[in-house]
Amino acid sequence: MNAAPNSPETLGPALLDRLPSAVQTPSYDRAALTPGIAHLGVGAFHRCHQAEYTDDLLSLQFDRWGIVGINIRPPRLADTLGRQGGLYTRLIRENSHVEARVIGSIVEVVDSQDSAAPALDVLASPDIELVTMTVTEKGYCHIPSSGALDLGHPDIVHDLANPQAPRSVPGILTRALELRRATHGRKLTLLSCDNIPTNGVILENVVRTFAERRGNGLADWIAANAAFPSAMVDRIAPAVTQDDLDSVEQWFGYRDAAVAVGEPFRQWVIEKKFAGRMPRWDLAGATFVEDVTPFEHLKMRVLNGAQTTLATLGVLAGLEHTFDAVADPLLSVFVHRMLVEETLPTLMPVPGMEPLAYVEQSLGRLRNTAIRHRNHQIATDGSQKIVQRLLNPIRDRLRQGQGIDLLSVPVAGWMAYLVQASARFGKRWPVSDPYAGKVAEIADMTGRDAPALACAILAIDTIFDPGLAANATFREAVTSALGALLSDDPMAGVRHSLEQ
Ligand code: CS2
Repeated sequence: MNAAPNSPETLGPALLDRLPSAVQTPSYDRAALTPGIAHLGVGAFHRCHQAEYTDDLLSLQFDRWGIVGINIRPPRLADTLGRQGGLYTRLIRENSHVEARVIGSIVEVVDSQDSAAPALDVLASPDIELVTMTVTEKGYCHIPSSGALDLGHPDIVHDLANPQAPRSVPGILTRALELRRATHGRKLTLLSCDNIPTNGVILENVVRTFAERRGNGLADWIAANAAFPSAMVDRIAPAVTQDDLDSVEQWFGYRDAAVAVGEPFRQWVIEKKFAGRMPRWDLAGATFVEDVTPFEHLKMRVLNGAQTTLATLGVLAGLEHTFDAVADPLLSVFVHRMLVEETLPTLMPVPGMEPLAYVEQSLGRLRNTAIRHRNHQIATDGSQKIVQRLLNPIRDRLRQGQGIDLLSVPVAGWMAYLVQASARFGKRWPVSDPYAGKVAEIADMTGRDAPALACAILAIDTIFDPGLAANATFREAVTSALGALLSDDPMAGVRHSLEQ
């Protein structure tokens, strides 16, 4: 199809030399770049984080670390990144400031939504030394409260019956490792970049459990030939909108269907546990450490805890984005007090970081009005997020005999969000959470009766471990907050919690 006269060109290798000077371009010889990394789940976060770190590294120390981007779920990549030769514009935005750069580290994209075969070809290739992934919390098919592989998950049931044609992440990775063992036997590092605590341990668990069921010594081979480091990843990079694509066209005069938008801040802390060579991402600002746990707790409990709190309470207060919620006088006081009074005392010392300064910095990041992160987007899959963001600090405090009145409010916020989901938001925003159906069923039975609702939701033991669910202080705090959040004045409960 011919482009209409004067219609802007689409980004691609042929356009690189003719981009406006305001757009930075790769400084290394991209044509010489060959793949060494496979990444599963090429979304906005990957494009703003691991792919950017890799691009930085390639310009500092060129090596064979090109990325093959694979999607096993929608969206398809062929029509966006694929058409652009893997190139895309990464915008860093902070209020009125914009910085644009074309990232060149993705050398190839593979769509594997209809069958695992294309993904397996890449993952089993001897050229691939490292697999990174951002497949969302639920992609691991684990039970959030225990971390174990969910053997009742429909995709896991399917994959155990059809191990050669898997559709889950654990099934695909196990099959890839099996193929590597049967062909060249090369070692592999599998690096989770998802926002779940001890993500390497979870990944190793689900793959090992799957491999043990395959038998034939596969689990032992994997233990000896694969490594699963944990990592803490951070950069706020909301879902990209048509507005973002239009802005690139308006500002820089070319079309790009794979734009990614992020905030200036970024961090990556990676456990030093590799099966073989690793990209020197430390040269690009990442940190390799013996133990990521303190970093992970700090980030998930403070930054992510604040995001989830502002998202669920923000939606209930009728606010659209994180920056709207954090500008709300009541919610901003609430989230600050919750973090300082209840969350901070649960943190371990973090090398080189000062927790109180981190709280202020995190809230500052959330005030960035150019990052249009919708509260509904953050509230998505809340059941997979509240354990690490809210329930773990609550459990730590209860163990020390400390109060949890503030942290219990966003837990009730998640419940109220799902209870009201289909009735209040369903038309404008399809509410998405693996437990949305279960909570809706409970609400059908109990109606709006907060004690009955809280009791039935707390009994979901794959989210709330039974010890925590049985704790009377926790039950009372959640029940009372839920009652208020479901009332005609949902913010009265938030106000009330601050008066105690
Ligand atoms: C957000 C995260 O949607 C969400 O759950 O809380 O994606 C968050 O923006 C990132 O973890 C920031 O690093």
